Amino acid sequence: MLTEINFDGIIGPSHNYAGLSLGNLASARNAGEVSQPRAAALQGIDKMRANLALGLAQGIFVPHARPDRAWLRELGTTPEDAEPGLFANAMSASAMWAANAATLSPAPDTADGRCHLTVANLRTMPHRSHEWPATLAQLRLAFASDAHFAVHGPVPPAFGDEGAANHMRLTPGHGEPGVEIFVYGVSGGGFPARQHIEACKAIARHHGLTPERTIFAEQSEAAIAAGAFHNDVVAVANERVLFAHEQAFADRDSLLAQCERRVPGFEYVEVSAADVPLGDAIRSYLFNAQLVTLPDGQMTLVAPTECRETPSVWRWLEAHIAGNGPIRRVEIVDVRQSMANGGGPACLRLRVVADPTTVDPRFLVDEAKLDRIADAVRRSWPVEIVGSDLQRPPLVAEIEAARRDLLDTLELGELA
Ligand code: SUG
Repeated sequence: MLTEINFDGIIGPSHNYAGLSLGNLASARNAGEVSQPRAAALQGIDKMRANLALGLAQGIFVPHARPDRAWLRELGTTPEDAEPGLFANAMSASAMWAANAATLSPAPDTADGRCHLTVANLRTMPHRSHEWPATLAQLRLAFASDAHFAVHGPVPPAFGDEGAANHMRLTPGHGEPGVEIFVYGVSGGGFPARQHIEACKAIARHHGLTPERTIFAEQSEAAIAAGAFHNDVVAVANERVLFAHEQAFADRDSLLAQCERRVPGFEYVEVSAADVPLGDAIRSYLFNAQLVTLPDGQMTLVAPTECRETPSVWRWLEAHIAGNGPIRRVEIVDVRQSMANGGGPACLRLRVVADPTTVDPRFLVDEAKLDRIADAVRRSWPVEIVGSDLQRPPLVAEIEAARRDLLDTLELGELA
């Protein structure tokens, strides 16, 4: 049976705060802070446990090899000789944000009845531009069944693509045909628009989507300028519900009219700027929550602790739950280490609609496997990383050994 499976990126042992992402205010604000990779990874694991406890299916992706020696080699250098700035770009644990791994169209939406995935080229940020080969290798392993999946290489780098973070799907039920919404940026008021419409259209063509059930919507310049470098910072969809900030889209009315026409039972939940200013929405990551349907049918928002600490946001959530809105419940998760780099609960996961029996079981988790992963993290992940130590050979060796330990634990040696 087709179900929604959340695949979380395990937070890698090189997790650090190098301030690499222009337009991502949290990353800039925390540049130079001391990171805690071990605590970060355990927070991510606890979030997965919370999803399991809610009765949801859960998958994983593993951290990429860091430093990325192959990428440094292409640049004519080595971990020892690279300039510190370049080295930081080779060392980022940014593959943890699995919402940027790929764009996915479930089988009921595609011409050939298979689930299609296109790995994101992430070409806008140097530290993310070299993620795709290692992501593609994992996608090809996890979704190896040709009968059920088609995995595509990246869109050519002329056009930026940041994956599912800029893609939403509206449907009466996950296993039924849906309407896919691709959100692109044109201008970001000084910050780069990372998702280009040309990439969105290429993906829609590769996935064999029907034009009548495909929407291209522009993200508002105001949202990008305020720090919403991805659409999933200001909007999230689940089944028939679109939950968004008033200022998320350049032309909200046209988007809503299209959704109303094409999605049976469409419901729009808007948060006004008067209730929650854009700045509060972005700081708290209200919309970077996992909006999920529990087995009992209740729609639940899995939101970061920062939402509870932001008065306007918490007030809005309490009022919505007390009223008759479609979101019936809020679950709070602590992913502060990732949040400090601009990655909330929704950034950490890629939603896949598939039959779990068609996925390589090494990429699916239950409590027992999460225990084994947590043991590897406690055994091998650095406790903290001070920015000035990033290039120290013993730290590099520790990080490389930690990843090997995890791959052994998960019997994923072919990714070494
Ligand atoms: O691409 N942060 C990521 C955060 C990605 C969040 N993902 C979604 N919204 N889906 C980014 O900006 C910070 C890395 C650093 O500064 O070291 C970083 O890459």
